[in-house]
Amino acid sequence: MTQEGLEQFINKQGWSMFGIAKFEDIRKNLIKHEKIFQEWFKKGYGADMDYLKRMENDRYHPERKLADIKSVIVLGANYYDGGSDRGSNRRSDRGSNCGVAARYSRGKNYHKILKKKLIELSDFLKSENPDAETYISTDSGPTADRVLAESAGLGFFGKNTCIIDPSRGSFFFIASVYTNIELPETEKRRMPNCGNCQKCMKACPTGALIAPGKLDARKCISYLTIENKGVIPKNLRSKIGNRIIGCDACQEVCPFNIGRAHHQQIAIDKLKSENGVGDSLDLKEILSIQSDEEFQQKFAGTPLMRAKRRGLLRNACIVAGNSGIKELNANIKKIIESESDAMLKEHAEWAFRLLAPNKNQNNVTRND
Ligand code: B12
Ligand code: SF4
Ligand code: SF4
Repeated sequence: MTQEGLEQFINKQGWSMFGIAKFEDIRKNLIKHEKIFQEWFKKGYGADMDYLKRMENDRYHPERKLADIKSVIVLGANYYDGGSDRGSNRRSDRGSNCGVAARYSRGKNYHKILKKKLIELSDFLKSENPDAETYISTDSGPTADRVLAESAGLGFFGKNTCIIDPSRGSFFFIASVYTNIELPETEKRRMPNCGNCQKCMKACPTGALIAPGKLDARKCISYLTIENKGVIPKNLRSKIGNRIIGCDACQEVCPFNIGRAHHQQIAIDKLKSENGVGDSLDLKEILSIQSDEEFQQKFAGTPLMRAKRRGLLRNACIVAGNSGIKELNANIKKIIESESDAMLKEHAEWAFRLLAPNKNQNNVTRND
């Protein structure tokens, strides 16, 4: 197989970038990061994402998944679709009756889309070399995606913990293919670093970036609104602002994104927001979803499925409470009256108190 042939195939699939590295080099980086991960998780920064711990061995020792790995292809798929940066917790942005969806969630379910492409790429490798064996993974699979991307030269670790391509920014998904065949390494660019910049750390609404390159998931809006299945701590609710799923604050302020991400295009159609849920969700519509079936009908095949009805309605209650739009209280009231789920009910009651007409007389604050 020629490098040109492989490159053509990858480009035709719509990936925005790729790199190929020798597994020996990647292994060294994985071992370094395994220690950082262990320390991070031990300190509780991984919240209740126990699956990360369960996958630890496979993530940092991929030879458990495929013996005799020689090369790793790491791919990036841009998901920045232009549009405005709408997530906010400023008072002036209150009043909108929509919740903002983080950019990664605006198109169709990237897991499925990227996995299909990885299978095709894997089949291509096998058709070119009958001895080829592969192991593919993205996001939810047992791979340390950012470490692989750094090792293969896709970008550098920013203080916001994202992998940043110096000329394209950080709004891209990462996926990879391990293979037992030796592929020609791609050239590595000289990578910059963040230097003295700390914009992401200052912009994080909840202070989740506790040190450069260190994120405490227990405070991160992305964790709280997607992965967390339970109560969102009251002291963080107002900081969520209008973000109904995920958060982009630490990427939107990044100088490597400003003016650069805007020039990027989504080559994989299904990742475009016009083919998914788009950049914002109508709060009344979300608050009125009465059953899991209805939720499924609306959002099957989108990244919102991860939060489930329960999680999305919980988030919608918080955004509604933060919005100050009193007319949403009719929808909130219905949840309080009809919902049997205690967690959801509590969030609705919180929003109801905030939106109540006599709120000021009762001195209700967002931390109550
Ligand atoms: C768990 C997880 C989360 C958790 C925890 C995030 C985190 N930072 O760990 C939560 C739910 C919060 C989350 C949020 C998001 N996620 Co996420 N997530 C993952 C997952 C499954 C594992 C990440 C992980 O290993 N964390 C463990 C910790 C220890 O690693 P780390 O935070 O990256 O820390 C490293 C660096 O900080 C570096 N480091 C250490 N010391 C220092 C010091 C300095 C100075 C620097 C600069 C760096 C540095 O080493 C650390 C260890 O490797 C990966 C997919 C995968 N299979 O790998 C996706 C992944 C990281 N997520 C992704 C995305 C898109 C997001 C969101 C943007 C979604 C959103 N808009 O809401 C946010 C971004 C928030 C953020 N700033 O990270 C992409 C990132 C793509 C990219 N270009 O970087 C990934 C790779 C999924 C994918 N395959 O595309 N995510
Ligand atoms: S995703 Fe949002 S809450 Fe999480 S670290 Fe970045 S800015 Fe902070
Ligand atoms: S905002 Fe600044 S510090 Fe944060 S990741 Fe971007 S360049 Fe690095």
